[in-house]
Amino acid sequence: MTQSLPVALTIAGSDSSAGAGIQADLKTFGTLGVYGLSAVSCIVAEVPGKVSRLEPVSAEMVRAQIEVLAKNFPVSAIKTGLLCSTANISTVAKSILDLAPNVPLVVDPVITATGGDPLLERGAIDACKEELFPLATLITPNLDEATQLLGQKIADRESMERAGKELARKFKTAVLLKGGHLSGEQAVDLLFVKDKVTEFSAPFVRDVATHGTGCTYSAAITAGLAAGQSLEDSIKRAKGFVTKCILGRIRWTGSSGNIDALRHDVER
Ligand code: PXL
Repeated sequence: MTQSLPVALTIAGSDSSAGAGIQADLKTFGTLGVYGLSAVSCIVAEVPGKVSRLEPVSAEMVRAQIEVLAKNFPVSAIKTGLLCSTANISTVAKSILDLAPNVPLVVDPVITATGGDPLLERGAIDACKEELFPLATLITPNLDEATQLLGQKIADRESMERAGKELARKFKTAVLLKGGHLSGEQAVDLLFVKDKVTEFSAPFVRDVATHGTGCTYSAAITAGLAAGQSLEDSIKRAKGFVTKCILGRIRWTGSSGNIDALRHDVER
């Protein structure tokens, strides 16, 4: 029997170590029962914690990938991750406006790698704010990204609430502000939709390399939206999924130390 599946598109960078970026997104889509498509924005030579080289794909090539996919597949949700350059951010925004203006869009505003290496061209944050955020159904900053977007420190639950509300108001979009280990034993994320705040929490898993968790989380939310779930239901399932990926982590021990990776092929 011929089968049909919901289709989601990730527009993001390639992580050679496959724990983050398009590789994490495609694995997540697959595990969550969604057919994944990808448009590559840049290529990153890296292992968790160490970026050795990064090259953007040309804006023309980024547009060509989105165009051929949007014209031929029934894409029902889109996610953007690392877009790398100002030119690519503008091209992605224009392509989405032209080719998929009514498709739910999750924007993960990737600025630095989990290990701290810069991934986004300087000055590109402004293009994100001005061109991409206005198209978003949801943006998913972590505390560092929110700090850079707002220019203010977020140190506790109270300032997290203030920052999330300000981001939602400023950029006229829903915001999932990821609190990470801010609240101690729980990893608490707050969803801001207009003036409504909803909390999502899961036990915080200590001492685990977290390379790719942000990508995996936003991809899992996108998978839910692609399948027709509500924003809240998509986030709830995605939070549980990321926690499972972390708990199921894989480790290789070699002469230069350990390498940890998320396990994306966990049970749904
Ligand atoms: O985790 C952020 C991230 C996103 N996208 C790509 C990456 C990374 C981290 O290294 O390589 C392509």
